[in-house]
Amino acid sequence: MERVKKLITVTTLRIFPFLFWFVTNAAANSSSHSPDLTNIFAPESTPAKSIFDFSMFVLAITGIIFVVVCTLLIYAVLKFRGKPGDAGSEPAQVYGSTQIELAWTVIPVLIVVVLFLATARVIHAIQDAPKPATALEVTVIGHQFWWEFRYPKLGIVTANELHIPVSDPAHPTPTFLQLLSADTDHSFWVPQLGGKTDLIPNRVNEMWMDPHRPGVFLGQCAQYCGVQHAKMLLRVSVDTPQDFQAWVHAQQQATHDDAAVIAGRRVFETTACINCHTISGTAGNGRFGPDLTHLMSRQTIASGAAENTTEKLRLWIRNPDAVKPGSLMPAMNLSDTDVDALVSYLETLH
Ligand code: HEC
Ligand SMILES: [Cu+2]
Repeated sequence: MERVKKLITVTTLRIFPFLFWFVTNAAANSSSHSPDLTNIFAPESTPAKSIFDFSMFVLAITGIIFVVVCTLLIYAVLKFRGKPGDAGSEPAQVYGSTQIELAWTVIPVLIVVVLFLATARVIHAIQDAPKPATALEVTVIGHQFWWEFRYPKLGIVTANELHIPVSDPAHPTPTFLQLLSADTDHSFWVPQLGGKTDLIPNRVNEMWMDPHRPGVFLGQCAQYCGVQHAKMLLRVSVDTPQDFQAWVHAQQQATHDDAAVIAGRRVFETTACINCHTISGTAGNGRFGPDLTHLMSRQTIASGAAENTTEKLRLWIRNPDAVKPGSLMPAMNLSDTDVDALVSYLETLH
């Protein structure tokens, strides 16, 4: 009896705080539109919603099974527990019952068939969804440890922060992603917008999403891809049609030369930066690192590892490992004057 009591207390103490956290977190999250937290219980796009509804359906079925089994178990334990005077006697021996055996074969088979059909339906609805002519196409390339986004029809290349238009169900403008990898396996996962899809070298995977409201949605590389996998964050900005057009327009602008920061541009063009980075209109056309042409249009640097501020940029260029240990950008040992000049130049890249 003591042991049972202890077991119950410990279980309650362990599980209750978790349940509490879980419920309050889910509630707080679904009501606020803060981009600080993501939430698998608040889908905002059709594929994410289908997956969520399906998970709830599976949870309901398995929940019922759990309750039925537990009830029978508790009933059996209590009803048939050892009583004084039982010692030495044998319980009734039952050999086979066609009825019971049929029941425990047919019912599970039916449950499995239902789950199988429901799964197949959701997979089909998501994977075979037709691509409307109004769809936006984006190519996503996973790199250790950052994301490259290319908009082939719009001539835009950017990194880490994906901009897509909101999709009004009356006039859908979904975004179809082609997922590629430059090195190893990664996985694109923005829980509120869609399921995880892997980015695999030498293979093209596809997914789509049609966010129903504007906002910023956070995600994460969901496949271990190396030391900085945990700092390979994703930021999807879902814009109103006007905001999206304005963003596209700004991204399509050429950089204009600013005489005041020519020294910084010279440092960029005469050091190894150009081997890894592109800035349109300069000698830099490297593709190993993010395209910096419109660096200042991004809120974060290094795939969400730091905010895009003057101090962080300076720190990043001086010593990338201070922001993201193990990142594939080397510290270049530039002088303070060069770093300052570079940062001033980079800050003109709007
Ligand atoms: C060997 C290749 C390489 C060289 C050389 C290099 N970088 Fe990088 N750079 C990278 C990689 C890779 C990243 C992405 C790191 C990450 O997020 O994990 C990066 C990221 C950046 C970023 C952040 C961009 C963003 O949007 O997140 C800036 C800014 C940057 N580099 C500037 C420079 C400057 C300036 C130089 C020259 C002093 C330079 N880099 C030299 C590879 C390089
Ligand atoms: Cu990754």
